Amino acid sequence: MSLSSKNSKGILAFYQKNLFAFILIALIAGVGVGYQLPQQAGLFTWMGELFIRGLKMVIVPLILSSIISGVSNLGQSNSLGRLTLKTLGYYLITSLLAILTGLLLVNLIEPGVGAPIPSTTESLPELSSEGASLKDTLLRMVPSNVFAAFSQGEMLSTIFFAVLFGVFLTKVNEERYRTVLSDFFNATFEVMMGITMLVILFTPLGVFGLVVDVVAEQAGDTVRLTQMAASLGKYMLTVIGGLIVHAFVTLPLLVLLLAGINPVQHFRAMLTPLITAFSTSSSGATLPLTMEALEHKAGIPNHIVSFTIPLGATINMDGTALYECVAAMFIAQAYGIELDFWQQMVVVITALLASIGAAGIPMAGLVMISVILNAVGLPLEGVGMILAVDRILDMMRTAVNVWSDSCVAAIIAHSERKSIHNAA
Ligand code: DAS
Repeated sequence: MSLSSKNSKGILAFYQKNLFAFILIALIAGVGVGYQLPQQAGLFTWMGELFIRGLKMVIVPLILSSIISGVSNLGQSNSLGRLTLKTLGYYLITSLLAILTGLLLVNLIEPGVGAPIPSTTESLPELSSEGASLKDTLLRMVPSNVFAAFSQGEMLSTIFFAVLFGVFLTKVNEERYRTVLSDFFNATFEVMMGITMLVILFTPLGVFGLVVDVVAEQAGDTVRLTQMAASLGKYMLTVIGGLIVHAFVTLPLLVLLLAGINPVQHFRAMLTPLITAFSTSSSGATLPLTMEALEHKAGIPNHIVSFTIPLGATINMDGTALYECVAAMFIAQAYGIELDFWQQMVVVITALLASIGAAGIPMAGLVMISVILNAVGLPLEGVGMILAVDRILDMMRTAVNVWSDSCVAAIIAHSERKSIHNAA
């Protein structure tokens, strides 16, 4: 190998090993440029858009190949049923813990009491309450046209079809057909992970462009920001406080107690996808990085990652669930509407459904808030109160969504190892 190619390999290895540091530098630089040169933001924001497109380019083929190869590698054993039950069960538990944390804090802090309610109904985002009921979620699972589902990036139906395909691949009678198909999807998954690794190399540039865009958008009007901080400071502190408790107390405790894993080490393995989730506000776009980090840094087996993570990025959103609960209670308090215990339980259930129904894209949680407001008869205009600070909260809750998916994957991997060990 020539000296120059040895050097370039060394530089690439050094860059990959310290990728998180480069991303952090890019994030800080992005804040600086966005704040100091908001007018020039357009020169850089295309980098963020290009990076997001690169991540979205790999999602569907990566999910299809990883789930089909993961499920088919499980073979005819009954582990798929067990894996499904464990995955859904832990997702439910962590989301409910997040919501209850938010509910406790919003009742203790009461951020909405005395908050100024909007005089005019500011231009509200497109609020839709469909898509959050269990019926809607089940209907979304079964695609009427799989190719349309793939092309539109419909995650739930893509996952559902991939699991079905993997299950029935294991039932193909002819051994050689089964092997050819299984080898094809295993190889395709390897190719897709290779392309994902290439996209990941551009994360610092993408994060820089995305952060410049967000900061320039907010920094333009410091007066408005200061006014908002005054009236919404307690609201933001309640959401952020709840996210911190859930991310740095509840989930690490679950990982430690249920998987015997050092949460600090697990967190370090997840740094790159977490900072990407924060910068992109999209757990869907971060999905390839989450899968790569869990498999190659956290040591979670591929068949666990490829089944739990695509599902988690779609239906397990602890940060969003907590935010939905706090936001609805904040609006009730601001309008002086007392919610009794049972009405607050309705908020809990509808926040859970809204988080399951929310897509892994920016501002998805805000769009779903109408589900909860409708359920307990709160004014939709209240959304106008939280709109202005939603972007920064979206970045934080998206990172918590991804962190929760990774913790559940670690817990399930540990539990599966025990099940297989006991069965042996
Ligand atoms: N941005 C969503 C996500 O990607 C979360 C949200 O909007 O609440 O997870």
